[in-house]
Amino acid sequence: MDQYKERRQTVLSRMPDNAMVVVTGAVRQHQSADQYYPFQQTGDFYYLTGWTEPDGVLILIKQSGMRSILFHTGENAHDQRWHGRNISHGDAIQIYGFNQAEPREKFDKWLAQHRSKFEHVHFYMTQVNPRYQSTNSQSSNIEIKTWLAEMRLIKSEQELAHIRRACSITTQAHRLTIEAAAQSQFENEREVAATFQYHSMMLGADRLAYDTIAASGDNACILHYTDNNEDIKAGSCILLDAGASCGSYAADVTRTWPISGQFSREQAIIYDIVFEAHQSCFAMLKSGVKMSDVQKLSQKMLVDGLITHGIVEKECDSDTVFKAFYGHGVGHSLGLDVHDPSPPRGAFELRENVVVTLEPGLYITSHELLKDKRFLGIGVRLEDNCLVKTNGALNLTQAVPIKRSEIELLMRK
Ligand SMILES: [Mn+2]
Repeated sequence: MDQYKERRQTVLSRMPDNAMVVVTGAVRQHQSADQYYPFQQTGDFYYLTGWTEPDGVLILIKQSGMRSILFHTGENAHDQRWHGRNISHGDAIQIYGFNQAEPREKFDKWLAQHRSKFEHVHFYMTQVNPRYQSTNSQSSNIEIKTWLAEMRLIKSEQELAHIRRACSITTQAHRLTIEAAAQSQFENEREVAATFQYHSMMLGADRLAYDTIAASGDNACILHYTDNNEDIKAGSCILLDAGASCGSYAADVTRTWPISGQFSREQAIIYDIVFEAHQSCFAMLKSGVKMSDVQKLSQKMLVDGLITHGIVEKECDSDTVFKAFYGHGVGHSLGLDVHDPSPPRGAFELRENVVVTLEPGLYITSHELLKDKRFLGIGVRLEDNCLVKTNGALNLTQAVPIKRSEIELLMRK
């Protein structure tokens, strides 16, 4: 638990004197009757505390020394009966390293008593919570959210161990899902999603890192398609974007493969354009490279590919083609959150031990620039998770085949 304590120290060291920062964690969200939505701690709160229970509030104080206080549920008999065992106040101090731990219900009174003692009071809600809206206050020289984004960008060895495990389970589950599709004739998208989840959990994932996208046919052109309930038409491709979560860290992998085991001529052409862009962008990754330059290369290769194969009009504006048939970022930081905080794309420079996804894609939807209608409805995205090093990058998810011939081979076995 030392890592969490160290991170709190880092934040405290950046705070001005006579300052208090209040950081609120995620709360359990009510659904209906006695049902709740699945609970998920926020990345920023977890990063500072290692705390996975709902409704925690962290106080960081810098005033003749530095200290941290956690307000949390504790051993509440009603809560334990209905929701499970909670961490005690004693363990919060002993194991999690807070200087003080208090019952959650004492927080409002404590805050009212203490806030006037500080020159700077900063409130950071890591999850929007109407309960704290009235207590909110900002202080110009405390930018904890930005500090955390900087800190979270570079992964420690402990963090990388979780990410590698999430990647390993995710790649195995992708492979097993492709093999199952070849053997068992999936009829509906839900079977693809369920197979991925089954294997992930059987391999030891804590949960899925995000809602699976199991899109067949032209559903692949909907970037965040999660209905996963349509029958799979013969001859279509499956775009499976799915990842496991281990130790609170995510993997985020996409492969696109033909349900028949064999790409059609048009699917193969689109696939290879995306594949070439993926390979070239991967070769670019190393510390010092700007993510905006990787983005530019991906856009150029994808747009050029469409023009070369006569899929779009030759005289076209490349930005319009990008928006019509690609339209998303080539990658994002990956960590506690699937989309981990990072500097805005223009200012996002890769550094050693940053983990990014690399995910070029083409989605051929109806558009006036589309010349060859045989390609209509084809969607391909190829996504890997890459650990940036000084002289290049390691592909943490290369265990799932990505070359078109290797996918076809895997499905023939
Ligand atoms: Mn992604």
